[in-house]
Amino acid sequence: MKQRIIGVAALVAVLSYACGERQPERVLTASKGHIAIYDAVATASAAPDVSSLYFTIANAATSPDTLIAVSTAAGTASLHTVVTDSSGVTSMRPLVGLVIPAGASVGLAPGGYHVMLTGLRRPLVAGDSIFIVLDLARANLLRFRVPVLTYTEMVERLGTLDHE
Ligand SMILES: [Cu+2]
Repeated sequence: MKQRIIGVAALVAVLSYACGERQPERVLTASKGHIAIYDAVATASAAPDVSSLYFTIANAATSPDTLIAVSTAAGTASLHTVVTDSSGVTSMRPLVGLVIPAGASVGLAPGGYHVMLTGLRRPLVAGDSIFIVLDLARANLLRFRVPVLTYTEMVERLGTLDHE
């Protein structure tokens, strides 16, 4: 599976080069109408039934769209954000909806917005993949496969908001 992911990344890099774009590191995961999903990754479970997943949503439309919900047959998926209180303590909070402004991208990444996976039927193992469904106010449903990477592989791929 890892070889297949690298193969897809290489293909996207070649296609991007052919189109004259300068973002060979960004891997298109899925698209529908004005919405494109890049770099979707899930991390291997640290605890048996808990994990998280990340992606970047790009909105090419001239009006905003809103990610309302995420779901997967693998377990329970919840949109979260990370907040830091006045004493410097960080904690996760549920997000009611994530607005993707017109012509802009919003990234989910470690230390910021993320999809929390709980109640997993079985632990996520690097090399596996899971299907997830995004529900957007205007684009409606997007269903796509997300590869499971080790935490180290995921950080190499996305970076973290903590270190930027
Ligand atoms: Cu969370």
